[in-house]
Amino acid sequence: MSILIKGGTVVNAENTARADVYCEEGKIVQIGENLDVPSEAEIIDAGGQYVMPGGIDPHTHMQLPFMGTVASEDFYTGTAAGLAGGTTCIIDFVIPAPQQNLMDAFHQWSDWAEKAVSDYSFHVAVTWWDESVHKDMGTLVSDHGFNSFKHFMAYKNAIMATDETMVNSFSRALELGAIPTVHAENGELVFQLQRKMKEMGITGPEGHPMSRPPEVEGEAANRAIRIAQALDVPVYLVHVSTKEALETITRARSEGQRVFGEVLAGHLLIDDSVYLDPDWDRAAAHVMSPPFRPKEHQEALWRGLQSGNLQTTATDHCCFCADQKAAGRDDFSIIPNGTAGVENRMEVLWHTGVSTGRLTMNEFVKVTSTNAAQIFNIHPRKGSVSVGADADLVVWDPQGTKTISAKTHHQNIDFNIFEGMEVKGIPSHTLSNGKLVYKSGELMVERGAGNYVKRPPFASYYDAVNKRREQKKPTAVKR
Ligand code: DUC
Ligand code: ZN
Ligand code: ZN
Repeated sequence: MSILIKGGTVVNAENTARADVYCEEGKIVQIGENLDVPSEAEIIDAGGQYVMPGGIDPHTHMQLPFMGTVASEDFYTGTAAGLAGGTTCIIDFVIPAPQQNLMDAFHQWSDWAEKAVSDYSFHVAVTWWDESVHKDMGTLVSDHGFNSFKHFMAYKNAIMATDETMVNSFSRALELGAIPTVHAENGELVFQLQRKMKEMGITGPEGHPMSRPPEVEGEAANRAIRIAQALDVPVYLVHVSTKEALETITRARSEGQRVFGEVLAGHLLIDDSVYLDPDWDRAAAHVMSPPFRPKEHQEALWRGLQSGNLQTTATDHCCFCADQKAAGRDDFSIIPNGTAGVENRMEVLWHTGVSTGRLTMNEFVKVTSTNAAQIFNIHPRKGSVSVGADADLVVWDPQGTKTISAKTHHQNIDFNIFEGMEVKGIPSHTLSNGKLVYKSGELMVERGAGNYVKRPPFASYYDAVNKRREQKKPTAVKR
């Protein structure tokens, strides 16, 4: 199959240029003007539109078994929804239960993901520690294309990683050339604050943000960063939602530490007033962790994105419908945590980022695609409109408009946190591996067409760090 995208303007992270893009056999093979292409090539008219790398959402949870239920969006529906919004690759999370073997969990998630319609990759969570975890981390990196491991600092008595687990896992990641990532919330504080709220008679969704105040995130972010600093390993903080966490990232980066931060579209746009909604279902639909924050945090997060101290945008897409959320009707602490967004991330960020002048188009490409590809080592295969790259592309219509609604979205959830938002700037066409999979509202996806994307370890950087550490090895004082 061959496709010529004609008449558009190519927008990459580093430049913008008028050019046609010709794709064949899943790859971009020519970029330029007056291209010599076979007469049978399908033509997409991109006049007046932008041709950009498809979005990469580095943080999703399709069909995650979590808090006594299973996320309603699976790898088929979730990747299809992503394509409808211009996102052509997700990085999802394999999350072993405590004591579950990492390889077993990886195989389980791989089976589930076979039905994906776009490309996907995985981080693996390290939720406990023993020699088998040490060994399996090695196998995952050497044989299965992993270069990142996740650590939940929250969810005590479930998947929370202790400091001991984190130190062991971060050290192992350094040996392997992989990057540790963290969900930064102090799980002990959350646990005790939840108890306190309930003792005070607070059982509704408003108790959720009250038991997870910004300091809970600030403390954990700082701890994770300092652990990484002590071990000399890079670290990536997922869903940074507070100015406290951003400040600690900014300080570490200004000191030369290799720290990355991700922000969710939801945290940029939605504030904590949603938890005061008198309608229990609507308030509960917003229960996710970390929670939505007071407005001043949103302004700080935008500044973080603009200054480059936050590099990626994601969604933490994790869908639970009203009947699932209802499990926590009498106790906010058991409302399944999660909200959707994989379909809407690109359009809401364009509308509130590019259209407002907060981001240039090139910065938009960086924070929705290229930076994630670089940080997780799949660039320029992904995150780039360049010859030889995967033909994962979005044709972006800056004049196109739509009103976001759960009634019309493709996501398998009965609620949309951006409900009613009118956006200007939407995808008109999405290509996945050189195939046209979305056109003006219509999806043309094939179950199982998505490929598992292997991500190589960061060999040379880590070799240098390990060598430097060897040279600086402390010696005992001879007495
Ligand atoms: N937060 C959520 O809201 N859902 C899934 C996991 C997480 O950390
Ligand atoms: Zn998380
Ligand atoms: Zn998550």
